[in-house]
Amino acid sequence: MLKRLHLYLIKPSQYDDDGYVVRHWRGVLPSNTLACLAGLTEDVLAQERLGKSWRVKVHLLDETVDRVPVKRICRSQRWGRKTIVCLVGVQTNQFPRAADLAREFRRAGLTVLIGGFHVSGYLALLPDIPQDIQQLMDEGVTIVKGEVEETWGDLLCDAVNGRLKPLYDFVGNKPDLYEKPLPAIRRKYLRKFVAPNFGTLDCGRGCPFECTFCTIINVQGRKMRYRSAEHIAQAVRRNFRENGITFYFFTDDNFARNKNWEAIFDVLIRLREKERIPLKFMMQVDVLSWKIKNFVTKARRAGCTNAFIGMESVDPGNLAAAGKKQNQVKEYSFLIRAYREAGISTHVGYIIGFPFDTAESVRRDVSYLMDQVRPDHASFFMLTPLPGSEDHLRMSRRGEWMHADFNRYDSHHAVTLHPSLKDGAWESSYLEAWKTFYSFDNMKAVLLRSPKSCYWNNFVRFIWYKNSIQTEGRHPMMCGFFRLKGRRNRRPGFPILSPWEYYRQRMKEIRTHFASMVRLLFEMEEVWLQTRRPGEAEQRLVGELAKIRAAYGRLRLADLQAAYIRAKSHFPSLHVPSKVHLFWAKWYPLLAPNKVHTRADLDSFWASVRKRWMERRWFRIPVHRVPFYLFRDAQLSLLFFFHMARAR
Ligand code: B12
Ligand code: SF4
Repeated sequence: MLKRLHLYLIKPSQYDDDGYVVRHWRGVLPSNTLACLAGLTEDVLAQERLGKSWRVKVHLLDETVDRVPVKRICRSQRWGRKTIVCLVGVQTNQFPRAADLAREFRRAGLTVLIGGFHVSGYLALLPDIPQDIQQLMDEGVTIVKGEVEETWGDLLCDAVNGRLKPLYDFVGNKPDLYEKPLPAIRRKYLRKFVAPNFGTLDCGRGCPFECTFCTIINVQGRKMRYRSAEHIAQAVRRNFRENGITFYFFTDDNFARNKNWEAIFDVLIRLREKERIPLKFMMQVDVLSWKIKNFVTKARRAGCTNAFIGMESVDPGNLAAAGKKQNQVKEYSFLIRAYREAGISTHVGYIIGFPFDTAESVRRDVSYLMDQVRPDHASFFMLTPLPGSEDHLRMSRRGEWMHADFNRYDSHHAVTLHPSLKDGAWESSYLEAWKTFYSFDNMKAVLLRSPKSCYWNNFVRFIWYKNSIQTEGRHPMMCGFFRLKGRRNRRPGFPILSPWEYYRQRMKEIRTHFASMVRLLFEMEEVWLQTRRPGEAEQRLVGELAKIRAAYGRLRLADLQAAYIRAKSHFPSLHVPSKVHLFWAKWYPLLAPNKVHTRADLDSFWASVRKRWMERRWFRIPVHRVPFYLFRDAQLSLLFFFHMARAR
């Protein structure tokens, strides 16, 4: 008789500071690890590695966007049915949540495995098995250390036959990726993300460098391994036809050191130029990548729109302390320029909390980054000794204090003591860096210098980043849109609130949330108004008018009209702008969309209404003008959304 196997691949989330599981209505970045294991599982099942007696149902759950139905999963194993739960891609900040889930599943008698960077890194460098991992193993959870491209079939066989060992160690035995199954992207999963045409793919793994804060080199190694270019092309073709995927995040930590980069770019160019697949992608590279012959130009032709660059600091002392010898600060601006000239947006990773950082130096360095290096985007991180990194190993050996709660190891919390940034100065410098970089003035400067092809790409990313930091209070890479919370989905040790208290708090949060989103949209609308591209003729005319005004001290509308009338004798079709024209253009954006350059008058009207309302001078509110301003505001917002939607 056929036995039923439920295989749950679950990517756990993290607890927030109030102990609620972090989940969003829509995510931004899908999990590549989940897709990798889905791809490997499909392959194992296609090869019938589990034999013919099992009917397997694979469930993919990403807790950052899905509610994990723990009770239902616990009940799913009964006579004739087996349930295996794999907690996948568990990072350090997700380990406490993963451990809680694992315990709950184990109590129901399910088979549970945990893998990912936390357990792999933790066990890779430390000589002994840490107590928390040992405890899980004692409770019957299987820990998998390292990559499983060559061993997933055997592991699943052991799991279905009840032969699992407490620990599997594959770190010393890194799989060759060349023709291994690729991540399987599922449309149903991607629908939970803002851009359902966005997929992930790792074209290679490993990195030759030796940064002391990095875990990758100690888990995936310093020797580069890569996938076959033709395999990648097949996957891209299939994903385009079956799932409509046209944008990829190539998750390689350092695509520039993937020895197969040129062959991969060549097939992508072929797909774009010959097979007309409208493919685009973003990739992660090092600061030396721009020097590799043809790398940047081929990347652009292959469809690269964003390069994430591990810059980490603009202070040479900090870089030396982090073992980041390859980063030469004086070359940063050339690097950014090379990508910008190719039409690729640059996004730098920047760490705060290196040994030489002080509140003052961070402020100075961030200004240097914005004004001299001038990347389009920056992601700030607080230096974190992740288990599996050289930093963590050194600190453990020296017995230095590190926060005991791994939930905080998300590079958004301070988990060690800093020599200079004390008493909250570290957190405030970190938050200030975000605020400064994503200030109105810097966003405006970035958009004004962005090539036309990068404008909307940069703009939409600003919305994502500002929304995460300002509205959601989370790191953008761990954030989605609109936070969801389950009342009972709370970390052990935190109280479960009464429904009344819980919903009262939630309503307050949701109100604040929406108010912040509306503020953000108005700010971005103004950024757009001030940065959208005027036509060349308009730019020239504005320049000339400015010069004339400077030379003669004034410029009247009557002068302009007279000049127009004279010009009309040469060009009879020229329209002479009247005061009425200008009035319409300024007040009715939909009638003259290019003539509105700021929402300053709208904002000052609403500010005066608000002020009078707060001061209870209600009779001073110009009620008759309110509908008119509301109408104008709605018109402008409509226009803004229309342009954004058209650009996407
Ligand atoms: C792409 C990526 C992201 C993406 C997407 C996340 C994703 N998981 O796809 C984004 C940008 C969102 C991201 C964000 C973050 N990331 Co990240 N990310 C990566 C990156 C570069 C690639 C991930 C990947 O696809 N790897 C390929 C897969 C196949 O490898 P894998 O996850 O190890 O899985 C293999 C094995 O571990 C094993 N395995 C995994 N799970 C399981 C489970 C079972 C049961 C079994 C048997 C086997 C198994 O099988 C897999 C196939 O071989 C990695 C570095 C890296 N090279 O992996 C960092 C990395 C995972 N990220 C890291 C960090 C710190 C973060 C952030 C906290 C940073 C931040 N502050 O924002 C956030 C956390 C976001 C979140 N909620 O997960 C760290 C994690 C280190 C740690 N110990 O915690 C890494 C290792 C990079 C680093 N700095 O050292 N990340
Ligand atoms: S360059 Fe990036 S991936 Fe490579 S070792 Fe340094 S931090 Fe790790």
